Amino acid sequence: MADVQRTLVLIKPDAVQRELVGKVVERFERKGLKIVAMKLAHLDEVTLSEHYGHLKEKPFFGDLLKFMMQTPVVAMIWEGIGVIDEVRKIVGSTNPREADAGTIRADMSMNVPSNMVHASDSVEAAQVEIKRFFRDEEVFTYEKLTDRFHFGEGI
Ligand code: DAT
Ligand code: MG
Repeated sequence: MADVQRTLVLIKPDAVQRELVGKVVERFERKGLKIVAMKLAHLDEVTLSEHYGHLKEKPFFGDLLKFMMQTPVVAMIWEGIGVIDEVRKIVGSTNPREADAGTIRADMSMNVPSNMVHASDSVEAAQVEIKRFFRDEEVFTYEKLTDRFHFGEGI
């Protein structure tokens, strides 16, 4: 089969507060990606310090952690062919005012860190992040009637 991958997505507190959870999920569903895990999680400082470890020297690091702890986030795993890059395309670039029109960040947000969504940015990051947020038994493998359109030969 083609290059089927899994990626970790978090719907951040700004989107939860602004009642946009459904809109975000809809974008990925409409694309033809498969949801294989989903839950609410109230993140703590230890998890976030790991998750955003690449930013720990930045002046905004403390504010970023506070922001991410304001409400629970919606943690999800999406599956599909080349899904890591596909999801990053749908999410758009980090600064919502520089993101391409049509992306989630461009269409529904204006600022960092309130840019609605986190998505893994590489195969290695996806593996680590999936393990960080989900136990094996929380992740599902199942067939959908639409799999032949999205995972097969496309006919
Ligand atoms: P991305 O979320 O696009 O992968 P990143 O990993 O560089 O971007 O940064 C993680 C998050 O940190 C980002 O979604 C929002 C926040 N952030 C990044 N740069 C920022 C800045 N200059 N000021 C405030 N928050 C920032
Ligand atoms: Mg990142």
